[in-house]
Amino acid sequence: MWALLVLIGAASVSAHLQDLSFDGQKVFRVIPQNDEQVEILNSLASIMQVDFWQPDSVTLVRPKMQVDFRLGAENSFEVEELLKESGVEYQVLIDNLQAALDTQFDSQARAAGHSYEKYNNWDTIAAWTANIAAQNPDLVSRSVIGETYEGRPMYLLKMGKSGPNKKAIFMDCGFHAREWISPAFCQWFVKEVIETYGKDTVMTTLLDKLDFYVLPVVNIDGYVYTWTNDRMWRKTRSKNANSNCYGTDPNRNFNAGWCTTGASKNPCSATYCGSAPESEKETKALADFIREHLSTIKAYLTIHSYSQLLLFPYSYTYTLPSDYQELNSIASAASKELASLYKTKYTYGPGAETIYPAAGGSDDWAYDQGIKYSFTFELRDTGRYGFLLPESQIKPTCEETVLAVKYIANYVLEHLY
Ligand code: 0X9
Ligand code: ZN
Ligand code: ZN
Repeated sequence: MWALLVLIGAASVSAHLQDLSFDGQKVFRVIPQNDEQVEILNSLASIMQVDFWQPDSVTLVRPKMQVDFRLGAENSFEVEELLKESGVEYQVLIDNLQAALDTQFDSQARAAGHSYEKYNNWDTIAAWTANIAAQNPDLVSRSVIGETYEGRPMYLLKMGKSGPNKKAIFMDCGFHAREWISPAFCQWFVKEVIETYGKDTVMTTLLDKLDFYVLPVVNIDGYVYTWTNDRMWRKTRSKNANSNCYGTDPNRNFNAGWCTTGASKNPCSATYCGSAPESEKETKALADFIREHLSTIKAYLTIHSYSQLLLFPYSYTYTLPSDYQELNSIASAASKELASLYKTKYTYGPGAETIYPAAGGSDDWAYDQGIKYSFTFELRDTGRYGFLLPESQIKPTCEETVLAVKYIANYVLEHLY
């Protein structure tokens, strides 16, 4: 199988040149059984460069938790030996990251420009937002809610039939740069709306009665950086004072228990919470927009990957939200809808207990602003490809996720007043 993947990948390597090569890098999965084994991971992280994929930082690792991490080629062999010797059970999820990097572009769709079944770079997505609005003037409009650190306009699409006093659902994608399936989903969702409005009765009612705000990429600078320099980049690209490290984790940068748990004050960390809440231009623009539209926005959906989870507040505390029962039953029903297409299994629950406590997230912040229906999706897969989900999975992933989003939207519509 791998030989085959490598062959397919080889053909497309040159088209996706990056500064970094991931040749020989590996992604490991371990489930530490006790504190001692957690300690082994801690010490590894302290002596070498370890990129934690899930959870996002070694500080979040607890016994019995599934931990996926990426290692450089120079350390992989040694670490594997160490894991063996110390009796830590492990699995090699990806044994040559460069090969997996190349197989992510396995789509059969060979369009030169924009394609819903391919990963599109930022310029292509930006041009697409203009075109989609121009071609569907009675259903879609485009605005700019701010600009990124590097000066890129943050485009927002508003979809819906015009009408008085409409409530809205806000959805964003691309918080974390390397989670490429996320922006792909936002684009797919917009296409789905346009193609099925006037044909599908549920979608037609939704658009007649509600507006959808779709922000296709939040962390645009980071997304661009994953195309040009480092496919595994997560954070924004802002310059940090008194540090040579760049970027803040946008999903640790909101004013919701900011930096109290599951986040780092170290600018070099992948989960750096920033110098203050909303220190990033991108999170500030998003938060400002939501604050300005609080009277209309009834649901907040934010799309990440990977792990196949449907999360709701809280993540900054183990305390359950007052709407726990309702949110849990919505998550349960939405997961069931999602699974109805390809049997993809989702786990759902409050963030803190379902994955890990992590403060400063947009879902908790939106909920505390009074937006009751606040959910984080973690799309496919569960780790076989992780962030490098092959393009051939864009269509099925998006199709099944549309079902869950439609379910939630319809629920919100039926419980408006
Ligand atoms: O850690 C995150 O920000 C999200 N997981 S990811 O692997 N995509 O980075 C989960 C977010 C859950 N919600 C909060 N922590 N508020
Ligand atoms: Zn993660
Ligand atoms: Zn994410």
